Amino acid sequence: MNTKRYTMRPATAAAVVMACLFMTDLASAVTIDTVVSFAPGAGYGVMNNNSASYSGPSGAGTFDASAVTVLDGAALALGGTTDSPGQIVVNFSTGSVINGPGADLVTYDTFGHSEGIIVEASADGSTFLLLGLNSGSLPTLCSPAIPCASYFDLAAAGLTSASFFRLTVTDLVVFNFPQAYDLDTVEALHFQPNVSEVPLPAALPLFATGLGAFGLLGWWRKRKAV
Ligand SMILES: [Ca+2]
Ligand SMILES: [Ca+2]
Repeated sequence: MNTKRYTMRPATAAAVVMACLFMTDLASAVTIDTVVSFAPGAGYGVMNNNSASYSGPSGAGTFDASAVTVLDGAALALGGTTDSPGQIVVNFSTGSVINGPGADLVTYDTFGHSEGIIVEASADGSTFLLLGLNSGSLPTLCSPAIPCASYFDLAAAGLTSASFFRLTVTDLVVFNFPQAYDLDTVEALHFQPNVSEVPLPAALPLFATGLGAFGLLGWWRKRKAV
């Protein structure tokens, strides 16, 4: 009886797993979906595509979460460079930003000047650790066509994952722009969906196809050896 069995070489197995993880990572690039809290500073406001007005689902000029959950030109000016700084806490409810190579998180300003923002991260929504700050740039202009992106790395706080982020207005105080940082959205560059949220059609066939191919290869080799 031929008992020879096909075994996957460790390097090949690792390559298959890495390819599947890479595909999952690419397919799951996401933006924040929840606003946990918003403490506006003076001069805050919401706007559409660089106009002064905003016509979201809650009506003109009224803040709603949809202004900051899509990179679409609808933005929330956090306000408060002239008094207590505006602050917003946001969440990825379907998973966590994970620490990958380089930056893991991007904040987008799509209105007026590039203002300053401080970004902190938290895994549990209560203990926040500093990721860093974008100090803003008066000569740099932001628009929906050319958003001002600020990049943050979880490694700066020694975190491996986080799903809550706290953004606080900073800088350009001397230039007296009370509307301050104009947040369009926050995007994850490295994202791990919650186990219950992993879309089976996206992940499972990939593994199944890989394993099936190896199974067929094993069968063919075994048949050839008989
Ligand atoms: Ca701005
Ligand atoms: Ca937006």
